[in-house]
Amino acid sequence: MALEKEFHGPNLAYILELHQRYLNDPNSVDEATRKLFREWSPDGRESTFPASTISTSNLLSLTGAVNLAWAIRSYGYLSAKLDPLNNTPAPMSDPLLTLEFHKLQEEDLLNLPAAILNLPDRQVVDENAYDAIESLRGIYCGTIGYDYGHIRIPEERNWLYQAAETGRYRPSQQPVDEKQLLERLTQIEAFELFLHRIYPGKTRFSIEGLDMLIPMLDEIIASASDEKIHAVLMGMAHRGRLNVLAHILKKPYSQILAEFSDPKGRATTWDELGWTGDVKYHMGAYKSVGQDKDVEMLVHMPPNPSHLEQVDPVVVGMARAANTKTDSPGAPRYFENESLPLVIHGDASFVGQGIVAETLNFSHMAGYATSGCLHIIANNQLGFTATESESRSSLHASDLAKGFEIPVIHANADDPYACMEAVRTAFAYRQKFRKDFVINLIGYRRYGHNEGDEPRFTQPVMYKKIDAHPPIRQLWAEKLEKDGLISQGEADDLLQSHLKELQEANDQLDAEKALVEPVPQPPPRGAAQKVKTAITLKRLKELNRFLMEFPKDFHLNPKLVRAVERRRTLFDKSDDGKIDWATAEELAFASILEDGTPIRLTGQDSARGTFSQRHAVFYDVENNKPHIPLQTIPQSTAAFEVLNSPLSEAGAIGFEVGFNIMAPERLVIWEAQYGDFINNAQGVLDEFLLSSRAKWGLTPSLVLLLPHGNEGQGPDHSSARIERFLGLAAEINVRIAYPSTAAQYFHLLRRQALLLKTDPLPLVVFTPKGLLRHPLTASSANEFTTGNWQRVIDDANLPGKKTAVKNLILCSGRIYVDLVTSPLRKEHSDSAIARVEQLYPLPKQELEELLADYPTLERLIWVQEEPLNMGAWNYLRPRLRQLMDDRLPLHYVGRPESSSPAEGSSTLYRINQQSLIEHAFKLESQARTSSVVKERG
Ligand SMILES: Cc1ncc(C[n+]2csc(CCOP(=O)(O)OP(=O)(O)O)c2C)c(N)n1
Repeated sequence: MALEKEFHGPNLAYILELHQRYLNDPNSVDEATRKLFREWSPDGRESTFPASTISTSNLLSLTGAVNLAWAIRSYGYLSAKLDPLNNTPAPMSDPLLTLEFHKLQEEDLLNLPAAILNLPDRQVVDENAYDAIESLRGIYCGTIGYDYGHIRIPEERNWLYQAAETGRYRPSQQPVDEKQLLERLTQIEAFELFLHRIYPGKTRFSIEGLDMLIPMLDEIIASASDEKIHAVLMGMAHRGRLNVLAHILKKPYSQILAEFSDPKGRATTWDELGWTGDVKYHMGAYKSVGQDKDVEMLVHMPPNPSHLEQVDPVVVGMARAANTKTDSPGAPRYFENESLPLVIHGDASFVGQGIVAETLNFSHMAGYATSGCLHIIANNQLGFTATESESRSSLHASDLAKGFEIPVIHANADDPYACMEAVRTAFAYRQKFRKDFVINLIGYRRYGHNEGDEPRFTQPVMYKKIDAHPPIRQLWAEKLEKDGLISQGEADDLLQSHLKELQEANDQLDAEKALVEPVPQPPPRGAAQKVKTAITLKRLKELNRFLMEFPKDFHLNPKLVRAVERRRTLFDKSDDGKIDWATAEELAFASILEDGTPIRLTGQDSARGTFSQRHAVFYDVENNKPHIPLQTIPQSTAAFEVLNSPLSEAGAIGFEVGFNIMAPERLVIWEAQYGDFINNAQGVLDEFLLSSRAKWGLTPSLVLLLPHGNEGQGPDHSSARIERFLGLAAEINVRIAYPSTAAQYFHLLRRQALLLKTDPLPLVVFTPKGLLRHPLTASSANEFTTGNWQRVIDDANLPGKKTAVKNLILCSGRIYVDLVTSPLRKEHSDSAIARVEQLYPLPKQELEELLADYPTLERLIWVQEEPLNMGAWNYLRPRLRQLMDDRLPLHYVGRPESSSPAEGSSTLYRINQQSLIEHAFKLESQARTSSVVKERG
């Protein structure tokens, strides 16, 4: 039989190499292996291997053994005993892990040396391959599963397998304090038992069944402190959160108990501040640890909405911000050991929520990577009432991570040793390779989805098992008792003493006093109006000059030469060359950097700009080398970064929100490719950007740049959903602007930067697309060197006199250009056009003053290009009526009600647009395709 046909498998190369080594120097292999090769080639001559004189059966058993070892290493986790309830497939269910599959008998293995299986440090201990295989089974098929086969980088893969096989992170080599662990497990269980007793059925999302999560977090935090990491940033699901708050973040029992009792005097400052607070299992916390060491470390758990996994990108963004320093010009400097992001996931949500994949995708990306995030899936094998097969297509909940080449360890939550090894390996890998790691902690859920929920309606068999399954504290106590480490009854006494501590805390509770809520402070009144945003002409010119200075050997794209030249000479012209939108933006950024405020701008294709308008990065046409002017201008005193983000909205905005929360002193801007795609991130906007002040006292100041405007590009390239932002605006939680000129945009950006410390608020800016280069959008230099952000802009070029105006047309943003350039404008000298540049907070005073300036007014007309049920109309209608005190009729001119934001046909678009312009000037027009609504009169 031809040997090559029989001699197959992934380890052929290894055997040949071993044999070659033996031939070169028999002493380079161990004695057992020498013996094996001697038998195959008694005279030691190379020609005898592989040759027909060698026993085929020897070779078959050898390759079989090597392949079996490889199978155990790669797939042993499939047979590991990972489920405390023993629901998952029985061990050895995969044929690849059996002797039969590899055509082996036990005897074959007994006759082979252990060394051929390449176990570290095992040659002496395991004399034969049978022992070695058994050792491998012990390692790979026990209560821990090493899922590393998908790692392509050999150095990392070898490190991971070595870590598993040397057992260097196993408690047998790095002991755990077993009695201390019992103490901890008792504390964890007592907390849940006590709450269950005094607040039966009240939702707390008990940790029971995954209790080991807390000692695992202890281990990670202690290791982080040893490594002098400054901050551990924790994203935490609802499950077990109260236990984590109590025992990891040291939130006093009295405070938690006070929240349970929910006293009447709970802060309800709704009227004044819009404070709603949140339920107890959403609240965040932070704690300083390690003061006794030379480095202080902060453990920070941001608040979390019900929306599962939304906190993931937020935490990773926080970590990125913590790892970057921006107090000097150029690019931000990265420090890899500043923070450790740590995210605890649910098993159903890890797979089901797309934002998890979006977050994992950041893990190796420039500008987003964090030196490795540790992920623990708190896997209770259920998602509310859904079983695993109803929740995912993959075998393990963690399988998603494999696509991102993230190593995975599965650990049985009932085995503290497995859990400890898992976190130690994860942390060590993260520190060495600065990459993510996933632990799939498999346990169960003691109660229903919440404590008032009956799980036996849907999982009767599983819950029979759970009802009979002892808690881990008890299992561990029994082990310690058996090992003689504690005496009989000691564990029970410990439990009683912890329950007593809780009882005492409850007996002494003054719920109203104990309750501490982070009621947010209102910003100082009028701060936004007081900032001065104009800059001198000299400064403007200097900034522009340096922005257009390229390195001497830089080869600019020929298509950009003219534009750059125009920019370079912008201020030289006697006729006051107009400054367009993108230039205004760059000058604003440059001046903000000069003022010392760092900037981070991200978004899909934001470096160039979707509309080829920005060119924040120029690429040398000869060598692709980037040149980023805002990183090189000598005036700058702070860092600038601009990044093309991955193609994500929810994850990308979540990341920037986290970044902004962690670094509120920096101007953080996210730009949509088109504003329409913002609705992919609606959950993140609702939860983190717009309501986080009212719920949690956070004060984000993220800027969103959302290209908006109906230009006939169809339903999905026309609207950034003004109506949604306005619908969520309340109690001064955001600023919403639709600037119509470059200078206005300049002042708006500068104002935001100047307010970061005194009056931080998110800023939503609807930005132009087709009008980016329009002459009416461009501004003259004096608009930058004088004035401020104007919340309302009056009609400066009326065809007639103000006193002759009967119709005041109010509008916002893009439609202004169509109105003011319409031939009807000249024909209607009794119509004036004013712009509402800031939609929220609504500039009431300016609007009142505006109306007062038109004494002969007969009607107010709101004109928008969005459909009636969209845009600003529904928000403005009651407010405008109130403003006018119902003195004048209020008219709406715009597209009729529609479920879709815009027409698919560009011809229809033109007809409709024309028709609404006509209506704006002639309400009585017979044009059919726009809506005119008369409110009163
Ligand atoms: C985005 C989102 N969808 C639905 C829910 C409702 N919900 C709350 S918990 C839960 C099950 C989550 O299962 P899993 O992720 O496994 O975590 P577990 O509750 O089992 O710890 C569901 C569906 C939610 N909170 N968030």
